[in-house]
Amino acid sequence: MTFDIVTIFPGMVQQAMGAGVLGRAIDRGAIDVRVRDLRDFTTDRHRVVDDVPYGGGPGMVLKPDPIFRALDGIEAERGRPMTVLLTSPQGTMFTQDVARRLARLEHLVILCGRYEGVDQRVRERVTEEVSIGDYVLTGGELPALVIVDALARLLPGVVGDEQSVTDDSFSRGLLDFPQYTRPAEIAFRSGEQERPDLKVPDVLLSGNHAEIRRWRKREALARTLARRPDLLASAALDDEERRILGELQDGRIAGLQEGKVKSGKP
Ligand code: 9D3
Repeated sequence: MTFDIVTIFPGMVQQAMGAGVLGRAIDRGAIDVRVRDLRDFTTDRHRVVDDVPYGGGPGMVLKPDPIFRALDGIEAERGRPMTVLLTSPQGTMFTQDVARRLARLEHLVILCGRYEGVDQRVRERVTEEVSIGDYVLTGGELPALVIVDALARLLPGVVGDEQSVTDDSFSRGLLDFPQYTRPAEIAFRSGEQERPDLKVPDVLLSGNHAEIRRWRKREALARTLARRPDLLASAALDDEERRILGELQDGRIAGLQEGKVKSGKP
C-alpha cells in the first residue's frame, strides 16, 4: 500500500515513520510512504501556506491553492482516481472498522489539517474526513501517523506474527487478557509476608492448555465487562464465552485478577 502524506511538518512525520514496526515495513517495501511538504506546492517567494479567515476571527486557515496543487501533482503522478483523507476534528471517528476498510485501498492520500482548519473548498477534493478522538490536538500530523500505523499492521508482511493481528482484542471485540512473563514470582524484601499479587497465576504454570484458554477467556471477558461493557454488545462470542459472561454477570465467579485501574469503573 502506498501513502502520500501532505503536511507542513514533513520532518516530524518522516522521523516518526523511521522507527519500529513501521520503519521496518518501509525498509522491506511492505508499505511505501511519501511525505510531501505542502510548502513545495506554493508559488510565492515566502512559501505561504496559511491566511486569515474571511469574516474575521482568531487563527489562520490553510490556503486552498497549495493543497489543490499538491493533490493535482499526486493525481498526475498516479494517473488514476485516488482516495483523499483529511484529518480534522470534524471528521467521523477513526475506528478499527474504518482502519479495516481503508487498508483494502492500494493508495491513500492523507492531508494533515492545521491551524483552525482548511479552506472549505478543499473538501470538494476530500473523500474522507477523519478524527482520531474527542480531544484537541495542534494539528493532523499525529492523527496521520496513527492512521498509517493502524492500517499498516493490517497489511501482509508488516507485523511478524499474522496470528496476533487476527486474534487481537478489537478483531474479537474484547479487551486483551492479562499477560505475564518470567519470573514466576517477584522477589520483594526478605522476611516480608507473601505477596500473591506478585505471583504469576498458577494456572499459567500448570501446562493445562484447555484450562489456560478458559482462564484467558474469563479474564478478557471480566476486563471488558469492568472497563468497556459497551464492547460486549458487538463482540463475537462463542458458546463458551457466552456462558462465562453469564456467570460473570450473575456474580457466580470471581472477576478480575488485578487491582483497580484508574478511571476504570468499579
Ligand atoms: C475543535 C477545536 N477547533 C475549534 C476552535 C479548533 C481546532 C483545534 C485543533 C481546530 C483544529 C485543531 C487541530 N486538530 C486537528 O487537526 C485534528 C484532530 C484533533 O484535534 N483531535 C482528534 N483528531 C484530529 S484529526 C485532526
